[in-house]
Amino acid sequence: TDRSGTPVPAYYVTTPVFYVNSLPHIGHVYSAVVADCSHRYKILQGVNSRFATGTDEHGLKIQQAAATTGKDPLTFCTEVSNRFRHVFRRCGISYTDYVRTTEDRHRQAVEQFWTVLVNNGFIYRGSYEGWYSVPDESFLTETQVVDSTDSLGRAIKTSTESGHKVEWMKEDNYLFRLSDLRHKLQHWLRSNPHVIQPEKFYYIVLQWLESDLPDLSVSRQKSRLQWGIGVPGDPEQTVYVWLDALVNYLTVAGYPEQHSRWWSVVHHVVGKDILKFHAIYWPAFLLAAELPLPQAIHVHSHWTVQGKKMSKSLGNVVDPLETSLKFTVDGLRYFLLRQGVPDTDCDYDDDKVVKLCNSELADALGGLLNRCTAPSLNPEQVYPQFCNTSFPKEPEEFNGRAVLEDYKMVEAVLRLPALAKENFEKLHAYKALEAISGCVRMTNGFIQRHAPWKLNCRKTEDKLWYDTVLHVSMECLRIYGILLQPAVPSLADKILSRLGVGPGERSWDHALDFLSRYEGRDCPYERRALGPNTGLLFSRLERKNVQEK
Ligand code: ME8
Repeated sequence: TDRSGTPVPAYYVTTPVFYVNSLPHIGHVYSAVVADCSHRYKILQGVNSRFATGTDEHGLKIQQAAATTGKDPLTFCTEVSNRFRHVFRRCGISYTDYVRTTEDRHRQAVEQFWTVLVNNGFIYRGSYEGWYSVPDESFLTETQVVDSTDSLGRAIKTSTESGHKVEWMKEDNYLFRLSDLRHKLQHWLRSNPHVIQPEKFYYIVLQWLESDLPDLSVSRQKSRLQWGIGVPGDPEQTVYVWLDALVNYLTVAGYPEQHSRWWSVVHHVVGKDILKFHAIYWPAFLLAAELPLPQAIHVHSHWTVQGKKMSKSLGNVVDPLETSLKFTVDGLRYFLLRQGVPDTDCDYDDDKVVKLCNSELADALGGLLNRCTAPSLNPEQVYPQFCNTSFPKEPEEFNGRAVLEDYKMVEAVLRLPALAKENFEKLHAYKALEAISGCVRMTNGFIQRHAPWKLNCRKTEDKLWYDTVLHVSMECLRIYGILLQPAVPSLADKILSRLGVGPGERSWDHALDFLSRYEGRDCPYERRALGPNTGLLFSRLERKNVQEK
């Protein structure tokens, strides 16, 4: 609760826990930036937000990857997990929790979760015979595999979905009564039509649930898989890596002790490749454990390079550290959030980053900031005064100097916070940023139209109008600065600091008092000295330099 005793709303957002058999690339960073943007947005809204990310360190493919390096698995996992942590910190990912599935607290959560599934009658001993894909760590049915050939021309079977090689597996292990939960899952989805976003993926899941849902093997023989969490009470079996991994979300929430506060407000951000695990297996496990189901599953598509999904074997992986050095962290974040859409795959290309950042950050936003605060145009270095007579609230009043286009701009900026809110709520940063960018363009047009540098400020009337043009432009910038904080925090900080907007004046609500003098209220910023001039907001990127790297 806050000081007045009103309960503070809570929010909990997660990314997948990433496998440590490959190094972080911009696809991973994208999921993390999407979640980070949502977390920062919630904080601006005054919500008590929690944000978890981390690494998935068990399973056969990690066991094999560690073996090829000659390192013991934990050392191997620690090294790669630290790389993820480093990359995320560097990219401004402000997670509150970083979880590793090799942690003790997580093992305890998995053991408890398993025990509850057993006690509730959802786990039985059986034998599994079928296809298994190690790279996907997943069991596949006959309809999910196709004939193919490997690089040496030998006949093999591959997964229709991922294209990865599968192998025949026959083992005694534990099975989970997934088939019993089909109707409950359908019921959950039908009663929560917005729980899987975007809608396209909701329908895919419903479709999957139409066909039958075989029971799921949830353990592997210890003789095959040692690197994992042991099945409680059975030294011969290791918990299936996906069951292990999914429980991480509960571990962070505090399971099995105090978890209900966070668990009731969980939102998952996942790539479309792991939709089935999150939209079918995970809810099924939670139903079986009698725990609440996620509030929402936000699915996004993939980043490709020249049309192909990034992968280690194709050698087309984009390194986030290198990219953030070339384009700055804000440049990279802006590009990912502005161009990444959830419905369709997006192609990554250095040239596109350069073009977007130069036009929207360096020229439009940076130009606008410069026009309002450069000493040549703003010699007193203040937030100037607004004059109602030159920019009256209604166009017909007092014969002001503002024109119809100016009123349209004010209208758009007044509507902007609500529009950005609606889209940040849905984790559609691209739409929020598009709207902000549109308004930035209008404000530049406003300054251009009235060309304050041509006014003769020795004439009182001109001076009043001059100040008003600057004031309105700075008010616009202040709103853009506040609304950009979730996406590009350091860039937004630069804008707000330059405008002299203090740390206590940057919450979402402060974007709702746009142009208070226009509304006849006092403006707290008026005549306030500007913050320090720290140079360009965003330096233009050179395409030449980019190609040379
Ligand atoms: O699947 N574009 O881990 P993982 C966009 N450990 N996002 C991408 C991407 C791309 N090209 N490539 C990866 C696992 N991602 C499991 C998850 S969760 C309980 C266990 C992102 O390292 C995207 O979020 O293969 C995708 O779902 C995830 O990384 C897969 O990461």
